Amino acid sequence: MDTTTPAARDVRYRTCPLCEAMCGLELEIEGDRVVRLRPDDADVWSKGYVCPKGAILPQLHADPDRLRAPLIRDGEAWREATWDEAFRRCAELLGGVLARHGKTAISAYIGNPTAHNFSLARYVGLFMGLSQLPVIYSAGTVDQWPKNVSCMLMYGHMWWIPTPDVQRTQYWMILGGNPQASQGSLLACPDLLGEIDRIRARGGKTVVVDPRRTGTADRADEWVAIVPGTDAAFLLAICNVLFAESLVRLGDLADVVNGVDEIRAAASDFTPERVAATCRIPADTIRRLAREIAAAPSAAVYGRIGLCNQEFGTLASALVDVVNFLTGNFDRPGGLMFGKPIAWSVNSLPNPEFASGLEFGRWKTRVRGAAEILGQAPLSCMAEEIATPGEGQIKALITIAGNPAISAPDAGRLDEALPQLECMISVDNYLNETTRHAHVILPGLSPLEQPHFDDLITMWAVRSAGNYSAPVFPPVPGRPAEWEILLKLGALAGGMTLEQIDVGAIDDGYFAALAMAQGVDAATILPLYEGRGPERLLDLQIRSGPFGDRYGERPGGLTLQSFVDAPHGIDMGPLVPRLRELLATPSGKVELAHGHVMADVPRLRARLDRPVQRLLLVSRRHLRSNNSWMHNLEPLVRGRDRCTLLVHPDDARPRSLADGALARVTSEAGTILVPVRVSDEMMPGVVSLPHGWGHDKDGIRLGVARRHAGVNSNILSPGRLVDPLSNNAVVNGIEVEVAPAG
Ligand SMILES: Nc1nc2c(c(=O)[nH]1)N[C@H]1C(S)=C(S)[C@@H](COP(=O)(O)OP(=O)(O)OC[C@H]3O[C@@H](n4cnc5c(=O)[nH]c(N)nc54)[C@H](O)[C@@H]3O)O[C@H]1N2
Ligand SMILES: Nc1nc2c(c(=O)[nH]1)N[C@H]1C(S)=C(S)[C@@H](COP(=O)(O)OP(=O)(O)OC[C@H]3O[C@@H](n4cnc5c(=O)[nH]c(N)nc54)[C@H](O)[C@@H]3O)O[C@H]1N2
Ligand code: SF4
Ligand SMILES: [Mo]
Repeated sequence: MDTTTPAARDVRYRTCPLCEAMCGLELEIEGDRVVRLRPDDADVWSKGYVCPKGAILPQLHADPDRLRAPLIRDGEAWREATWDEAFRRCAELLGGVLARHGKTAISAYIGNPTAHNFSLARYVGLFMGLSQLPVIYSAGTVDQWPKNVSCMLMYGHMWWIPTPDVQRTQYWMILGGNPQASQGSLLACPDLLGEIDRIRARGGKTVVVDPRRTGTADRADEWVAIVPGTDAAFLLAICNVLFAESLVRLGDLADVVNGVDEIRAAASDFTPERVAATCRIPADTIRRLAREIAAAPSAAVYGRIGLCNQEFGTLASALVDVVNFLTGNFDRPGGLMFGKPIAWSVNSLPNPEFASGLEFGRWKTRVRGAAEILGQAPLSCMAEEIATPGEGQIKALITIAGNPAISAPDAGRLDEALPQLECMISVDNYLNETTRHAHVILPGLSPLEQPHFDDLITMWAVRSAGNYSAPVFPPVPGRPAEWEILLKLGALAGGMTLEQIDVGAIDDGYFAALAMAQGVDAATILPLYEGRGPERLLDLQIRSGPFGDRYGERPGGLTLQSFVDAPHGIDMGPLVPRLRELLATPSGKVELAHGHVMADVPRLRARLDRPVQRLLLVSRRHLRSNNSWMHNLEPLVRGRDRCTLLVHPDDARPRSLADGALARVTSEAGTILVPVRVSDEMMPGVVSLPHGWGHDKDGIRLGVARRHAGVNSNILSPGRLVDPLSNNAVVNGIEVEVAPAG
């Protein structure tokens, strides 16, 4: 007979932090174990929707390979260290580089999970402020930088990115996005495939424009195959038809829009007939789609990563919004709308770029001379800046939740460059392809050990909703949260000594500065708080946000406590028109045709006549992957090999590529071997590889991922290829040769 008293069972609610769907989970815990996990049907936002990754949080928490203590390199070996020791080692390494080479020798790389992490997202700004690093890199320039640039120029803020109001639209056009896998990006809405069904049920339509017939395309009403990198030409042809057939309707935004005539002029020679062969979309189809968008009671044209990580990223990203304006679908229900987050986020902070008027190229990268854009250098420059000797060479690199050895273009070159660093410090939870090169690894807490509340993602959420999650498990005592790690690293890189760093005083100063930026008097509110860190900031974000109580000025307004009291979240309703309230361009108008963007039209025109000689490679995602870092969880990698090259039968046959056989794929950047999957889901002439694989490296501590290694598609991405308007990497539409291996 069992006489032990069972540990009390407890139910916790928690938002999955892994992607923009923000699903609510219900966890039953017993002691330090999750005994049951279910979707939270009562969650006001996700209403019971989850994907297989959310269900894996307990395994992620329990993953024996997840780091729980700092690691310090001892020659070729690693040893676990105390936090004290680890910070002392960081101080020594950073101090040494500062003394020998000065500030310009230190740089940082900020990776994607930063945006999904409660501490990191709120404190990465403090890290940059304290360190004052002259050049930083991020996953942003292999992601949404083109959209940041186009929104900066059109609306006056790089983070005012409009999102399709899919829950109310009658016509959704998706270009270069696959919510079936990604669950939405720069678009937060749970169950997007369900939304496609609901659009159809209310008499509407969804069209997917993509070189691959994706899971989203399968669920949609129409798939339009397009040659990678030609979306800007397609969108200009749509504009051409709108003007030619007098379908342009600016509606009540006519008085705030500049540049309609410039768009008309630019589009004048991009007739459907002129672009048809380049895009490989019949002219009739383009004409019909333009008419459909114009005729729909409401329409939302939306572009995502396939439109950004490509040759004409900025032009295509801008034209997406232009089509919405021209058809009267901007800033109205069912069209493209701006989010209204309950907890204000970076789009409520001033744009530093506008302090002295917008300027790009305030500095140039040392080796290649690439112009700074929105404060960043292209990620594809990082390898050469580390490897090329001379004044300003990167000698110290701090990576924050990033795996650039896999995710950066020309990854092979970066992997060779990283060991040359005199100091590499990684804030990361795994010893992986990137962090294996570090001297110190500082792990953060598991998602179940920290609070959560999304702010960044709600900038493009389809409703004003929010949900606070308390930590499910208490962190091991003595372990710092990541905000404290960032604070210390930022201060060290900024030249302070460990003894000089007063965490409390610095955090108070940061809080006060952010309060002031929201028009709240910090001196009055600071005494209200006992604790420090991101939860105090979150309370400020909510209370000084659009629905907040403004510290008593608006009785009944929201505070963090309101969310503590509402474990299933709070929903403040659907989106509302906001364009006029937030427009921040120098002209006070929307710049549909900013000179920086329109200067690219001649390059696009030249593309129309450029023949494509080889196969074009594009990337893809899978529902059970998360970029490069979740392949260490068995349930997510089970089943047939997903790291395969998709090839259309018409391309496979003449090359003697058999389904399942190994192919050799070669680009100007490198060569990889990968199994082929022959499938008519590709349009002929285009092949597809997932990114985020290649876990067969020496020295990594990823037991499961190593057994499902796959290959790194970014070995093939030439670092020299960028969208010149944004510096964003071109990893889609790159020319490759494919042949049987052996
Ligand atoms: N060819 C090709 N390349 C691409 C893309 C593509 O479509 N095709 N997509 C690009 C895009 S959109 C992106 S965003 C980038 C992603 O590029 P990265 O951000 O560089 O890569 P991730 O794979 O997201 O790696 C995340 C890292 O963070 C760590 N991590 C996870 N959670 C946490 C946490 O809570 N705290 C800390 N400290 N660390 C954590 C993981 O261990 C891992 O090392 O890749 C880009 N690269
Ligand atoms: N499960 C899962 N979810 C994720 C991620 C993940 O790795 N796994 N990553 C997250 C991140 S960091 C991001 S940024 C988002 C990205 O979210 P999405 O933008 O939805 O990304 P993908 O699923 O890669 O879909 C991109 C599509 O663009 C197509 N494409 C490629 N080139 C072109 C082109 O030139 N033109 C057009 N029209 N289409 C093109 C590809 O075939 C692909 O179907 O997903 C996020 N969510
Ligand atoms: S879709 Fe999946 S990964 Fe994204 S938030 Fe929901 S459960 Fe998490
Ligand atoms: Mo991304």
